[in-house]
Amino acid sequence: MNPSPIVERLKLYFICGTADTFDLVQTVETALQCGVTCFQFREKGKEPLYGDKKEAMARALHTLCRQYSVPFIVNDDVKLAIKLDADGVHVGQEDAAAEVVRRRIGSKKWLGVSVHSIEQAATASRYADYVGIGPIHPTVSKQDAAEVNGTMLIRQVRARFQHLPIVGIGGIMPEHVEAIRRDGADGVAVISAIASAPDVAMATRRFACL
Ligand code: TZP
Ligand code: MG
Repeated sequence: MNPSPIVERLKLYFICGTADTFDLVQTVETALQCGVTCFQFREKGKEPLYGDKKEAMARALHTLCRQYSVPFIVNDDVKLAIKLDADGVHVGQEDAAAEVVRRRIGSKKWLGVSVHSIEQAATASRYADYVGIGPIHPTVSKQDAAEVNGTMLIRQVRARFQHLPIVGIGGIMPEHVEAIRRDGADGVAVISAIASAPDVAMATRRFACL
């Protein structure tokens, strides 16, 4: 069976915002050049861009992603995703409900939902194109992250929803990838292992060749 395009795209899912790197545009361009398969603009932290500045940054990153034929996903901000005609939106459990977001974005854009239990995965599976599960390992990139849980939930969700695309997240380094895939994830989502790497190109390539 051919893997669906989304499963292929989840393989190396890079997430980044201005809080995660000194030069967001440069970091994203390098990561795109070196093999990330999906990109999510996640603008958080103490002094996030908002309004026109956030939109301008999103447009610049969307343009870059198009150049590399990599899907551009917007975190949380459904309005911005629609305005820019992004490829998709990712929401957490504290954001708008998946059912509501799906109605707003229609069937063509991808919807990703973070889940922390099998019940949340069951609900998400009705509306989402993929679910994000984590943190698998301790993370420095999300202040309010849920409890670290290894791959337990990934294994449970994979056993119950065989065709639901899953991306693992949280403190993921290249040496973790094999086990995360073996336990049922279609790919890994990474912030700091790429964005904070001394050499973004080398860090991305290490993930991309796995
Ligand atoms: N959700 C769960 S952990 C996390 C998010 C957004 C942060 C992942 O970042 P890192 O630096 O790869 O641990
Ligand atoms: Mg959110």
